[in-house]
Amino acid sequence: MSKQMILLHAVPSPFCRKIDIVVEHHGLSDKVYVQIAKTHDVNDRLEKENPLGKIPTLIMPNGDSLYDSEVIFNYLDDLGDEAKLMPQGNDKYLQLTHAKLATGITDAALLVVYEGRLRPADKYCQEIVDMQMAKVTKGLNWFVDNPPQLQKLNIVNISLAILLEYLDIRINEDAKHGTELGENKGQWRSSHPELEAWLAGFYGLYPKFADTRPY
Ligand SMILES: N[C@@H](CCC(=O)N[C@@H](CS)C(=O)NCC(=O)O)C(=O)O
Repeated sequence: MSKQMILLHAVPSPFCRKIDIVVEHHGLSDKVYVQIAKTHDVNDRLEKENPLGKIPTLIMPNGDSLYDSEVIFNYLDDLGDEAKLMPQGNDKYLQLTHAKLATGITDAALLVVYEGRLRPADKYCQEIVDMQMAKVTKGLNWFVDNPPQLQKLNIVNISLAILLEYLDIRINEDAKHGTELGENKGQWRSSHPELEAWLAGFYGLYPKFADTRPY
């Protein structure tokens, strides 16, 4: 079968990992050609396909582009024949909001990473980091009180699991220098042990999660 869609992607993006999971779940890899994109490169195809210059971006068979990760996830989930990963019930908008919360925390963590990576050291702004880290902490606190159910794989539990493992590699004791690939475990494990237990439960539900680990 020829590939019908092009996914602009890069490792280890937590947002792209979400798409890897929906592709794997529905067995769509034959239809999706993965093209590595370079963010912050004005000459990259990504800039033409998505004015925001963000990955993931999916180019559909008709040439139109979809972004962001939740829109792409929804589209691919609609195409797939396996059990749906998008919420279906009466509370679907609430479930989507919870998925969005996990993604929003990931956005906040990414801004902390960019502050360390892209801002010249003498202009590093601790206030911005503190503001974003407060969102990370408040969001994680919320999930401690409202842990996503683990009966069935869905976009909410997937988004939270991805966030937690992203925090493992990027936010550690010294947020100013978000770790690059490495063994360092994020401080969320000690500050939010309930979520560490929840993540173990998620692995029980979806053992293949380990195979989607981009780091
Ligand atoms: N909310 C977006 C976030 C995507 C995002 O921020 N991706 C990062 C890579 S992990 C990116 O492309 N950054 C480039 C930029 O912000 O210019 C989504 O869910 O797709």
